[in-house]
Amino acid sequence: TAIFQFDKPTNSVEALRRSISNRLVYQVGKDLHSATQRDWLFAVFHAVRDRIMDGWRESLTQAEDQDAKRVYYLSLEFLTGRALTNAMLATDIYEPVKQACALLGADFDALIDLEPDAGLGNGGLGRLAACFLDSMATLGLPGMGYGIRYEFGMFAQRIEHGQQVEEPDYWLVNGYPWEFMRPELSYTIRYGGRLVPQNGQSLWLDTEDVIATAYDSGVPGHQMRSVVTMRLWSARASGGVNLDAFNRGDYIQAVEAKNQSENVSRVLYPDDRTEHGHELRLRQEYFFVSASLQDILRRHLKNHSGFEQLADKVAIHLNDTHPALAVPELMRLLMDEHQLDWEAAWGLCTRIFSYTNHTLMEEALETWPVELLGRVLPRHMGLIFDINARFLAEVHTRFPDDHALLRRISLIEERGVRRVRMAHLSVLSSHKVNGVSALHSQLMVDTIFSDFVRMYPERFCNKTNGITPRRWLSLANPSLSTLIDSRIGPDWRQDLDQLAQLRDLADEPEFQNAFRLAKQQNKRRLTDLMARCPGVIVDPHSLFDVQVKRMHEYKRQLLNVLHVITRYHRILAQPHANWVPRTVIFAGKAASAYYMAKLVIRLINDVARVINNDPLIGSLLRVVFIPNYRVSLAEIIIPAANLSEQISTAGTEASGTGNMKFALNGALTIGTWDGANIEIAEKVGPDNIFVFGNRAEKVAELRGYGYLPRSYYEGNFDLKFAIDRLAQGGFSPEEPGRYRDVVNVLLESDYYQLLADYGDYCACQDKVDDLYRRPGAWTRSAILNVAGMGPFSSDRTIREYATDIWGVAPLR
Ligand code: DL6
Repeated sequence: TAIFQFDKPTNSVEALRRSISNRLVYQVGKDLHSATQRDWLFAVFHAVRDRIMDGWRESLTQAEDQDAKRVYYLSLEFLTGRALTNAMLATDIYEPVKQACALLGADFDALIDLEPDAGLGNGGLGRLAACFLDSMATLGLPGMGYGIRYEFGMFAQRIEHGQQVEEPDYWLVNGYPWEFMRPELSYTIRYGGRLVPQNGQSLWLDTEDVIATAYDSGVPGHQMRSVVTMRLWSARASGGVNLDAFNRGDYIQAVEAKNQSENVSRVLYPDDRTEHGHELRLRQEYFFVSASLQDILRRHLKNHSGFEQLADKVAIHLNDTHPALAVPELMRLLMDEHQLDWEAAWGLCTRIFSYTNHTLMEEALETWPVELLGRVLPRHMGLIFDINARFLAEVHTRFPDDHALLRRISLIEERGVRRVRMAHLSVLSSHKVNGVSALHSQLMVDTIFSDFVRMYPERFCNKTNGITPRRWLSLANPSLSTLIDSRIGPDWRQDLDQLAQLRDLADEPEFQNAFRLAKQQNKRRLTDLMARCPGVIVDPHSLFDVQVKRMHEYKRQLLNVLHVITRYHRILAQPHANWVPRTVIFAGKAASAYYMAKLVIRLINDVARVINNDPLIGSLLRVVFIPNYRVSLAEIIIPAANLSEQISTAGTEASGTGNMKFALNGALTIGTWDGANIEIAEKVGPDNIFVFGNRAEKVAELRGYGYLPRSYYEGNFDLKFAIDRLAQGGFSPEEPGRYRDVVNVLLESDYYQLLADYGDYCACQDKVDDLYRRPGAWTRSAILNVAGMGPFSSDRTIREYATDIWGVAPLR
């Protein structure tokens, strides 16, 4: 080792200037004269990455030396966004790098804006996983994230003639300097084939194989407390090209099989709810859990001679049911490859796995046809049947007379096409099962898992979601962060409860002015960005009313639109009344096959076109749809918001995390009694949030005895007027019937009960205006929102997971 010496990088401006220059010349292969903006980005990237390497190695060595229990977070999605600025803040080199770039004549702001988002997720679930890795690193927990290195992330969205157009997001096209390929960490993943019984065991033969290769990225914690590894698997063909075909001169056929097997990590499914039944998706799920489990067992066996201690050293978390095949895969590995018996293998599984449920919606609960699973993974299908048989025997022993229970609780849905219920498999195999907000966790045990609660009541718990304050305040909102630092110091970044000290400043005029100024700076930043959309001129002094999230009927963007239409007509009727000028901002992607969600995007754009071009309205009301919502865009939009729209039907949004990001950045929430909104209301105080609409019990009750949307339509003049305008083509004169389906859904079924909440929502919006007319009172409430957000740090959430679920402790 004496000969192995290397220069640890230091963080002075001068050292950084040299590192960046070196990297530009020796890694990127350019110089001062030939460097493009992207070359500079890559040179900076490498220089910054160098500065997390020592900490990263140290984290790995410590975990190893201490033989620490580790948690492995299995997630089909990690929506990390950009890495560079986050890493510069974590290592405290943001300013020195900026200065070094200035010395070199590189345009720092432009180059950091060139970094593509790692859009390896759809929305809430994937972004939560990214926040969790950040918190694990900040808390110094020995953990790791495992997922898929999709070549194509979430599609890019363009708006053409008001409609969403999807474009592939080939984010790796120029290479990704943050990651390390680890070809030595490659595992064979098997599909198909046949089973041959032998000596009481199952041989799995003639499989179709794919190789999974690891790509590692470091997730640095705040002030480099530790660095967590995110290991993403990429698929490679096992056999190279087909030589027969190649020799015949058929080059295309020669590489076709190779392409086929590499498809498994090609693309993220752009729908977070209804992707069941696609064989490729099933293959993806198995691909990443098999590679991860092989990797976990390899690591364990490096330091232990067997599996006696496996459950004391390993916790595996299933982020929703997408990784649930990890259960039969661990059984298979332990039994078929390491000769454990059933009891030992199953005993380990039920101590190792834990599972988070992220949705109660029927259509989102994953099931796989028995036929498909049996064909793609015959061994696993057999294991699931065995697990089920033993489970049903146990149920029968405990509840011998309840035959309906057996049918309901079985891992196999027997009605119609037989399907495997992945949520049931996950609950059965996990020692803890959690929901993601108090309401959601309660509904979870009352509804979808009530039968399992009878069997295993001690398993169920709640872990309310959280967000990382590093990205969602420190990075996204430098104006407000600097102000907070000046009054309470910088430590809130790792101890968000410190924000409570801001309560004492809420009435102080000087602080209020500075707080307003910070918000105004953020609104200007967003206004400049919106000005790049053709024809959008926004008054930065108007109230910024923002709804950004996936487009989905349950999230009720359409309710927001109905209010906008009503407001428009009210302004037209009384143009000289004391209106609060508003800019209503939307952003979000619709799953490509989701007709209604896409129609709502079109409607928003049509409504925007009509209102924004109406000379009678001027700047009293503007509507903007900002295309291509993603993490880096959220970092600009959220800090600029005055009002945060969190208006899902009560009982449908499991938690929400956007709601937390907005409140942390000083927006007031207008929201329903849903998900974490309820807990936010408790923490910021009922006077500092606008809550409206029916509660979850009422929603269920209405659904139960026959909900009649037409009665609301007939009974509310404004509502009727708004819907009639839609129906008459008031916003699509060139095609009056364009929104017929929207109107029909509202009047004939209205499953998400928009009409039931419309009246209360509009009344609540009037209260928003009243408060906004009083800047002192508004600012006070906004400050109290920020001050109340301590409990919504993902550090708090992860601490709870670590102690109550995983049993892991920070590295010493
Ligand atoms: O728990 C993270 C996030 C919640 O905040 C959202 O409320 C919830 O809708 C989302 N769930 C999904 C569903 N995916 N699946 N399956 O993304 O999880």
